[in-house]
This record gives sequence, C-alpha cells and structure tokens, in this order.
Amino acid sequence: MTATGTFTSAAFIRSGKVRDLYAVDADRLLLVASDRISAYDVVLPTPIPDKGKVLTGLSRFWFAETARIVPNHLVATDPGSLPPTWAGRAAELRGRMLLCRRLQMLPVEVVVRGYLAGGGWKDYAATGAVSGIRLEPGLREGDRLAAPIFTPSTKAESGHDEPISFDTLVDLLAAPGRDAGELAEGVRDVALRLYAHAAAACAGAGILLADTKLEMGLAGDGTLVLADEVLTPDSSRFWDAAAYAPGGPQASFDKQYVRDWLDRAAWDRTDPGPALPEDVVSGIRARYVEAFERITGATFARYLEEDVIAR
Ligand code: PZK
Repeated sequence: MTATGTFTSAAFIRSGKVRDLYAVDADRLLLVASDRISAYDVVLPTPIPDKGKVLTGLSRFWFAETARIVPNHLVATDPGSLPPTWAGRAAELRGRMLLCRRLQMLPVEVVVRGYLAGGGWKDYAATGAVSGIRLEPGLREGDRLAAPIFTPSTKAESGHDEPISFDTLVDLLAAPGRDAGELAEGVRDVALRLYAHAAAACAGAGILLADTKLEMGLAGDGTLVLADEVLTPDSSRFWDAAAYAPGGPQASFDKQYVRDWLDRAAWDRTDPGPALPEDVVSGIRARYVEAFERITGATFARYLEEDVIAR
C-alpha cells in the first residue's frame, strides 16, 4: 500500500475517488473499495476505518437481494479465489474486494429518483422537469415523488454528470446490430424494479432511499448485467426516515456528520480538505456501520468474521 491507500500492482487500471480497479485476467476485474471519503467533491486526507468494507458488504447484500431481478457481475469476494500472484495482498483485500466479470459497460449512469434532491431538485426548480420528465408543479426540495422516475445521465470523466432524456439514452446506446430502443427500455425497467425493491427494503429499516445511481453492462451474449457497487451510501442518497422533513435539504444518513464538521472548519472546499479529528472519524465510522446493520439486519462484526473464515 502507498501512503494514499492505493495498491501498487502491474494490473492496476485506474482509481476512482474512493476505489480502485485492477485487471485480473482477460475476463475478470477486481474492484477494491478503499477507506477514503469524499465530501463536497474533495477526497479528504483522513480515511474512515472500515468504510470500504461497509460499502463492499452492502454491495454484496444487494447483489444477493436483487439477483432475481437482474444478473450481476459479481464472481467472488474471497481473496483466495484470485490467481496466486495476489496471495500477498489477501489481508488488505479481504472484505473490501469484488471480483467481477468484465463487461462492455454502458456509457451512461443509470439513475432512479424517488425523492427530489440534488441535481434532480435543481433541474426541477429551474425547468419543472428532470431528464425530460415533466413533474407536477409545486413540489418542494426533498418531496417524495408520486412515482419513482428514471433519470439517466452522462458519465463525466471529470466534473458532474449531465442529465439526459430517454431519447438521448437511446442514441447513446446505439451500436451496430443492436436494438438500442429495446436495450434502453430494458435498462429503465430493470432500474425501476431495483429501486422499488431496495426502497421497500430500506423503508423497513427506517431509511429512505432518495435516489440511486447504478451502472450496467452487457455480457458477451448481450445479457444486461448489473455492475459496479450497488445501493451503497456513495452511490445513493440515504436519509433517516425519523428525521425526514421535506421543504429543504435533507441530512445525509452517512455524511451529514462530516459535512457539519467541515461547515464549522472554515474550509474553502478546495483540495486538499482538512484532516479530520479522531472523534469525528469515529462518529462517521459509526454512522456507516449503523447504515450497514440497519439495512442488512446483520451485525458488522459478523460480516468481518465471516469474511475472515470465508474460503
Ligand atoms: C468498470 N468502472 C468504474 C472506476 C473503480 C470502478 N464489470 C465491469 N466490466 C468492465 N468495466 C467495469 C466493470 C465494473 N464494475 C467499472 N470502470 C470500468 C470504476 C474506477 C474505479 F473501482
């Protein structure tokens, strides 16, 4: 590991803000979730212990939960299932790795919103519509929508994703020998079913799933496959149902604690962010663990233990 928490390897492909991608062989990739945390679009210099394991555990939970809705890219989670060249990294990978099928990724972010927040709220406030879907007038920030909406966006290499209409999605999915309209409808149908399933499960745990961003790809035979991390606090907005108060911005279940501290830290929101004090780190970690435990119904300690013995 380097000082920034990045694994060094000939197989390294690239890093996202908080996770890293490696090539394992011709048809498999390794996703590794770090303990890095971003806030206000900046990666903070202080890691949150176990954050990567919490998020990986949530992805694993949701892949299992949603396998009847859509096949997913997960192949294995045990470091022992990697080729022998990875053996020296088993301890660092355990609990935070997803060994995945290599897919042809769709060049879009697949977003579903059940509530008006973030970019969806901004677009509605400015235009009365989100991704070309006109919504009823008079909605407030944080309001629940009459029905969840599919709001795909571009995948920006840097900066923010741009919302696109369904017709633009069809154009972006066009490829020789493929019915892009049928594929786009399949993506929308799967996304809305995943959201409905997950939102109901979260509601049972006292958590509102405001929105979620999914990634999908195609297997060699053309099957639509769910990829990346799924329904984690880094890819979704989780709100505490007990604190829900529409008519303004909602507290983030996981990140509000760090945002509140940063707001008081006289930081101008430019890179690098400030180091976090120990009590703030432990408070944030506890929030991630609470999200894991409420959603999965399992203790996080049990997740760590099972992963240690998993072969
Ligand atoms: C893939 N990313 C995002 C960026 C990360 C992840 N199953 C797959 N097949 C092919 N490509 C990808 C996947 C997945 N998932 C995902 N980029 C490519 C990404 C940076 C770091 F960990």
